[in-house]
Order: sequence, then structure tokens, then C-alpha cells
Amino acid sequence: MTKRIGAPVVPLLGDDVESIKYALSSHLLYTVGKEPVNATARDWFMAAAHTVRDRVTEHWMPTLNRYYQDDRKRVYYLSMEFLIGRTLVNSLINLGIYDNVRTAITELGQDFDEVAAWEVEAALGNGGLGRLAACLLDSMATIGVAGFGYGIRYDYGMFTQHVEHGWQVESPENWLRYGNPWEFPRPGVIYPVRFGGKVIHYRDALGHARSQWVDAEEVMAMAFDVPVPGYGGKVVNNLRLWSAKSTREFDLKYFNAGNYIEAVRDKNESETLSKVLYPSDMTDRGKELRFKQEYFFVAASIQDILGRFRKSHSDWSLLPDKVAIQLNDTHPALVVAELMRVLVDEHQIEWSKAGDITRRCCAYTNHTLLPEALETWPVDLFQRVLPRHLEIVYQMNHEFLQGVRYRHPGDSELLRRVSLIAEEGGQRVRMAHLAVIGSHKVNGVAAIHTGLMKSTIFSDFEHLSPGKITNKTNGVTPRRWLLAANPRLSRLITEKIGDSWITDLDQLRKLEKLADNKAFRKAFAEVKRANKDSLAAMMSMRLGVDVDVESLFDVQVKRIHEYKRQLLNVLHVVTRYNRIRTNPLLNPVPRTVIIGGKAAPGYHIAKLIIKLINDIAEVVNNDPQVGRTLKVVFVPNYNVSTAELVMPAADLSEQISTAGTEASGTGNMKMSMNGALTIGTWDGANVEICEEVGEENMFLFGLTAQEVARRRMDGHDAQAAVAANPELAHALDLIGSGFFSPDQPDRHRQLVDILTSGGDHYLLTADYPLYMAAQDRVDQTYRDPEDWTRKAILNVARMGKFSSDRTVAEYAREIWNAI
Ligand code: 26V
Repeated sequence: MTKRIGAPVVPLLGDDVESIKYALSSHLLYTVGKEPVNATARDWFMAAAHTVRDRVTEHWMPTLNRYYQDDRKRVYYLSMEFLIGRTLVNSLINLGIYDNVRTAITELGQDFDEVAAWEVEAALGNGGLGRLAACLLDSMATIGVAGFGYGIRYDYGMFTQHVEHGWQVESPENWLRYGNPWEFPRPGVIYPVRFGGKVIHYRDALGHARSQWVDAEEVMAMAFDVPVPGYGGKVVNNLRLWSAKSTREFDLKYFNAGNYIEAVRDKNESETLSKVLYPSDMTDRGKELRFKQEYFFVAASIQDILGRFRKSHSDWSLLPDKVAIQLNDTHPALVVAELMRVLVDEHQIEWSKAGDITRRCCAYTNHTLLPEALETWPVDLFQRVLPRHLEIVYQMNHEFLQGVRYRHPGDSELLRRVSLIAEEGGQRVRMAHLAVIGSHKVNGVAAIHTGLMKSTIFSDFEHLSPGKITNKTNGVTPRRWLLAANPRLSRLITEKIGDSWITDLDQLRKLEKLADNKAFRKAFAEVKRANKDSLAAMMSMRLGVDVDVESLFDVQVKRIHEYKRQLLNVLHVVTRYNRIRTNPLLNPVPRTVIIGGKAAPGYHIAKLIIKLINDIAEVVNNDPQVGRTLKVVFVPNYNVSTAELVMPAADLSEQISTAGTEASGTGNMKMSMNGALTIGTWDGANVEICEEVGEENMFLFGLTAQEVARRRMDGHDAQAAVAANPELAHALDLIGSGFFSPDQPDRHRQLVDILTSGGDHYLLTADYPLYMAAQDRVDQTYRDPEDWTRKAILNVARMGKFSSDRTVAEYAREIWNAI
């Protein structure tokens, strides 16, 4: 009998409390090197992590072996960012051993929550795009897609944000300092990645023109594997992160010359490639190191992917049947040129056949329409770093434009618009065009965003290849964002409808009928109240701010960006403050306005907005006339762990971007799923959330994307808008005149100028009156707690669509052909 690959070679580990206690104690001794008498909470965290990791690993190798044996089509999700967060609790839940491990740790005399809090989160991403990648990995493992993530193992992920005197101060987060228990270093999986050099053209024995890339420098990419368990723990997929290593410990050139120090300096330089995540989520274009990072992880991933394919196949034309490569934004778009290069130069595949294979493997997801975030690289940089790839880009462009010219003779404007090379202000390679041309499918991340892609930035491509652009509305994993983050609500839901919602979120619909049940409403409101207590305790302990837990928790958490309009939120706060001060008989609904988010270190305006929020908090929170009716809290260092505390405690979810600017948003989904009502614009996924939960259960307001476009074309008169609205004028006047910054009265002048004399590109002054009216509706509704809770329950009940399981299933069926 032949031994089936994948059968466990060691007996399965026990999951009962006694076995887990034994495992914890063993790891404490043998892995951490401590005994209970001298172990710290962090030591216990390490022991717990290893105990869990063992139980993840025993299903990991069998999963990978099964894929190999069944010759499954693999889906490769290439992303420069994976914003994973903490792993311990999530893994325990996915493995179904949370209760037993909690009990075991408690019986060993430790506080489970304290132990779990020692985990440093993996913050290898900036925001929405990176967090989406993490949610999709969870869902791929849960629904059983053979999905592999590829990314970079940054030594320094997202910076830690401190607030000093109201200003953001960044500090590097050395997250690997105490070791990362979730990763498996693979020193044997290491590939060369080349940069620079030149291209030689020659003819082979058959007389075919050939190219060869020579004299390049080399850096090595070493693999670190992170297992990704799906819910139920049976499928465990793989996330492979690349770390840069120098080619040789000692460069012989220097070593022979006796220059040891130079040799080591060179080594350090090549290892900077994976040192740090670029902390800007939209700009920072044209940085050479960033370009090299992109090629570094693309080149390593392609070698790995093709190597795995070649273990079972020799016929390259089968590649698209066995390999799907999803490009998370344009950051990995060099895949297109790299795959062409490897197929044509290294495997002598005919150019047009290579083009066909490449296109059928690749698909591209766009995550933003903002012009400043669309990647382009200067041709001279491209030439210097990747000379052969630039030739390939030129060749692809030549053939593509030839085809366009044939179909649209005489339309030179069209050629200029769709070219891979932008000519305005120095030649640059347009990475989005490369991704579109090299892919068989291109998708947006919410219906409105996909529609705008088709009508704006990619309208020419929509005409040239109708049907190529499709929509895949984002989702979030209900395991992390409901089950793990909100145990109180999860328990209540499971009590009422069973636990099948965990992997089939549409089941939440069964809660609809309970929205009218008084007892259920009471239980639901108590859960929300308990979650608010937890958040309030954190804010009191860590920030020294005491808030009224009866007040409406009004939450805006996301990266700080002008288009997301935290300033509009601020204008509401100031207006509220003015109303309270000028009208002692007002009796307002008490509010706690909670704002959190990081600004890109070089984004001056965003940093000033943070300072303004803190300046206002200082004044409002200490004004005796305001008392408990209004509090403003800036939560520092907003990250995945903070989000897990904030989302379940929100009453009101602020999703107020200028219509047409937020591609999807995913925080909007997380908060609704946890029973918050949304105040928002007709933007991103808000539109689809509204379709699901009903407009009567949300507070939508403001110009539509069409109206925004029209208003910008016609020219928006901000000054007239301000003049027409005394409350707006008053709020701007206080901010601009230094009421909140008496130590430096003109500190926030610039923010006011952007809105009044600077054109108000994001149309805050246009939406302000509508926003204020929507906020009034919020207050009215909150005054009727039964009605509010009813709406909150309906939000939860109707969020099924926004599970990332649905998102992944759509990608698998309609793009990857892999289900
Ligand atoms: C651009 C750059 C430019 C160079 C420096 C590093 C860097 C990193 C990221 C980006 C693009 C960010 C685009 C992004 O995060 N989009 C968000 O994607 C979410 C998931 O689809 C979506 O929910 C948000 O609406 C969208 O803003």
C-alpha cells in the first residue's frame, strides 16, 4: 500500500484542558526557557502562542499536501500589505479551542486577557487595502480556496503614533524584537533578485532574436511562512513573506582587499529592501526604494509560483489553469513584465503566447481613484533599475497601441490617453495601465467605485475591452470583526439563532423578527452598553478622559485624509459646542465624539487636523458649561487592536467622505455589523449598505458623486456657502481666529483657508448644512432608545452581504475559476 501524502505522521495533539495545560507548561520550559516562578505574562504569551501554533501546524502541512496531490488551482494574492493584527485569539477561535485554552491558562494562575494583550500586532499595512488582504486570507482558508498570500516581511511595519501636546509624533515599532511566534523561517527557500545591469541582444542557434539581462546586482529574498487557519481549523493556508538578505556574507571583492567593514556595509545596504513599510497610504510616489521593494517581492514570488508549477507540469500553456495571480492594487503590477520576461527570455516561449499566458493568469484590483495615489514611475528610474522590464513594457505598449490604432484610426488623443507611457512632464510608466493590459479581469471594490472606474479613469479601456472591468464589493471577516471582537453580541446572537452565521452571515437575517421583541431589544442594548463600558474604561485609564457611557458614542476611525473629511466632523462638533454655549435651555443629547487615525508623516495638513481635534478637545472637555453633554476624544495609535475595542462600542458610525472618493470603506461594514447606525454620504459601500439595511435605518446625506462632479465643473462658491450659513461661519471663525489655540491664534488658519479661499476641493462647505440636518435626525432618533435599538438590530441582521466569505466566493467564481 502506498502511503497517502498528507496523512499525519505524528498523532494529533490533545485539545482538552489537561493536554493544553501540559503543552503550555512544556513550552514555557522548553521553548521559552522559564518556569512558572520566574515567568512574566509575556513568557506565558509565548508559551500560549506556541501551544496554538502546534495545533495550527498539524493541519497546515496536510492542507498543502492535499493541494499538491489534487493538483489544485492555486490562487496567489500578491499584496505589499497585510494588516493582520494580533493572531492568538483569532487562531484559538478558528481552531475552536478558545474556551479550553482560556480555562487552562486560568488554572495555571494567569489572567488570560493580560497574557493575550502582550502580543504585538503584525501591522504590515497602512489601512483599508492591507486589512482587506488579511480578511480575504481568512475567508479563503474558511471557504476552502487554495489561496496563498505573498508579501514583504517588513522589519518595521506601521509606525506607532504618540500624541505630544496634541501633535502626532511617530516612532518606529520594532515588532520582531521579542521574536514572532507565528512565523516559520525558511532559510532553504531563498531566491536571487536582480537590479540594474544591462540588456544584451543576440540571435540563438535558430536565428531568433533574444535578449538577456546581464551584469545586474543581486539581493536574496528569503521566505518566512505564516500559517493561516480557516474557521474550523481544517484548512490552513500559507502566507509567505519575503525578507531581504545580502548575497554573500562577505563580498569577496572587499574581503580580498582586506576591507571587512566595507563588505559588511554592503550587506546592510542590500538588506534595507525589507526594512520598512512606506507609511503613506496615498502619496510618496517616485521613491526608488519603494520601486525596488515592489520588484523584490514580485520577482521572488514569481520564482516561487513557477517553481511550484514546474514540479507537476512541463507544459507552460497549462499555467492559467493552475495559477491565478491577484494584484492588490498596482503595487505588484511588475508581475506582468516579470512573467513575460521569465517566459520569453528564460523559457524561450514565443512572445504572443507568453502574452496570452500572462493575461490569463493575472487580474488586478483597483482601490482608489484619487489621482495622487495612481502609481507612475519615471522612465529613467525604470531604465536604471529594471532595463529589461522597460524594454518589455515598451514592446507591450507598441503592440497594444498598434491594435488600438487599427480599431480607431486617426484618434491620436486616444493613443495618448491609453499609452503605458505618460508623456506630460517627463516620461513615466503608468502602472495602472500596465496592470489593466496585463490582466484578464480588473475590478473595483464597491459598485459605485466600479461604475466610476468605468466612466472616469478607465473609460477608454471599458470601451476597448467591454466586460473586463467588474465589481467585487469588499467584505470583512465575521470571525475577527464579530465573533472575536464582540463576544457579548456573538453570544446573544448564537443563543437566538444558533451559530451557523459564523460561516454563513446571511443567517443573521433571522434576527430581523427579533427587532420588535422588547426582551431582545433590552438584551441587545445591554450588550452595547457593556461594550461602551469597556471602551470607556480604556479611555479613562489610558487617556485620563472620563466620558458618560449613557452618551451617544459617535465614532470616526480611519486614516486622516482630507477626502475622508474629519474636518467636517470637527465642524459639527464646534457647531454643537456653540449651540450648547449660546442656548442654556437646549438640553442636547449627550455625545462623546471619538476620533482616531494616523496621518502620513509627511502630510502636513492631516497632522494639523489631528492637532485641531486635540485643541478642541482641550477646550470643550474642560468647559464647565458643557459638562457631560459633549466630550471629544482623540484615540491615539488607532490600529487593529484598538479597532477591535472601538467597533463593538460605537453607536454612530461616521462615513462622511466626499461622494465619489472613498472606494469602498470597510470600517463602515465593521461598525454596522456590530450594531452602529451610519451617518454617511452616498459613497463607497455605504450605498450598498443602504440597499441592504434600508435608508430608514441610516442617516445618509449630501451631494451624490454626480452632483459633486457637476459642482466642481461649475465651480463651487465656498465663500457664498459660508456667508449663507451663520452657524458654519461661526464655527470657521472660532477655528480660524484661535479660539481653540490661544497660545498660537493663527495655528489653524490654514485649515480654514483651504475651505474658504482654497477652493474647498472636497466640498465640506457644500455638504455642511445637509450634514448638520442629518446629525439633528441622529439626535431625534437617539432620544427614542427603543427605536434606536430596533434600527441597530436591523443593521446587524442585514449585514450578511458584507462577509468577506461572499467577496472571496465571487472572486473565486468570476475571476479565479477556482472553487
Ligand atoms: C498607495 C501608496 C502609494 C505609495 C506609498 C505606499 C502606498 C500604499 C497604499 C496606497 C494605496 C492605498 C489605497 C487604499 O488603501 N485604498 C482603500 O482600499 C480599501 C480596500 O479596498 C477601501 O475600502 C478604501 O475605501 C480605499 O481607500
